[in-house]
Amino acid sequence: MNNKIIYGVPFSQPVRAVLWLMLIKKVPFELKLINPGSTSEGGSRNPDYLKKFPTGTIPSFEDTEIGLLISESHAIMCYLCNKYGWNDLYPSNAESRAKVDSYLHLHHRNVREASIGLVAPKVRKDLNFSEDFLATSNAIIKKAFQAIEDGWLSNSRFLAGDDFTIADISAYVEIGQLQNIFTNVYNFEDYPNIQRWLDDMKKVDSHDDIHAALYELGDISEEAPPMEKIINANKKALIVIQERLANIN
Ligand SMILES: N[C@@H](CCC(=O)N[C@@H](CS)C(=O)NCC(=O)O)C(=O)O
Repeated sequence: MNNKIIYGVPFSQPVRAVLWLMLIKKVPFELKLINPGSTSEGGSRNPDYLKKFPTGTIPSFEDTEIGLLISESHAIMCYLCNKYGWNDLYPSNAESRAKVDSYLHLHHRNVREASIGLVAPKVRKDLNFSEDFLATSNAIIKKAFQAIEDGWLSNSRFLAGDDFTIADISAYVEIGQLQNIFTNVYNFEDYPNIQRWLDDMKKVDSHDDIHAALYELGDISEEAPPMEKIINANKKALIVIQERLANIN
C-alpha cells in the first residue's frame, strides 16, 4: 500500500489536475475511487468520507505516513510542489509564484464554470439546470476566456509566463476538455492565443494518458452520453492510470 492516497475519479477535472501532476513527476500513489456527490458507501457525501474531508468534494489527498488530509485541487498541487521542491512547476521566486497563484485564485467561479455551464448540463441531466443558470454561467465563461485570450496568453507561451506551471494544468483540465478532440462543446475559433496554448498543452508529458476518460467518452455536443458510457470512460481511464502506476512503483 502506498502512503500517498488520492481520492476521486479520473473523469473529474480537478482530480485529473492532481493526477496529472503526479504522473508528470512520476510519484507513486494510490487512487481510491470516490463517487462525487453520492451519499452511499464510497461516495464523497458519505459520512465516512466527510469525517476525513468535510467539504465532501473530490479530489482529496491523504498522506498516511504523516496523517495529512487535504481537499481542494490547488491546495493539494501547491502542497506537493512545496513538499517536493517542484519549483519548475511552482516557482520559488515570489513574483513568478504570485503570477501562478493569481491564476489559481481566478480559476474558481471563472474558468471552472466551463464544467458547470458546458459539460455538466450534458453529463448530469439529473441536475436540471435552469436556462437562467446556464446563461449566467456561459457569460462568466466568455468573460474568463476573453481575459485569458487578451491578457494571460497575449504575451507569453503559458499562463504565468514562458514556462509551463500548475496554473496551466489547472486551466487545461477545464478548457481542454471542451475541444473538438474531446467533448466538442466549445468553438475556439475566435481565440487564437488559447488555440495555440491548447496545441502546446497537448505536447505536455502524460497528456493522452490523463485524458483517457475523455478520449473514451468522445463528442457529446449533439447527444448527452448515457451514464454507462461515462462509467466506462472512468473505467478505461482507471486502467490507463493503473498501468502507469505499475511502471512507477
Ligand atoms: N474547488 C474544488 C472543486 C472540487 C469539485 O467541485 N469536485 C466535484 C467533482 S468534479 C465534486 O466533488 N462534486 C461532488 C459534490 O460537491 O458533492 C477543487 O478544485 O478541488
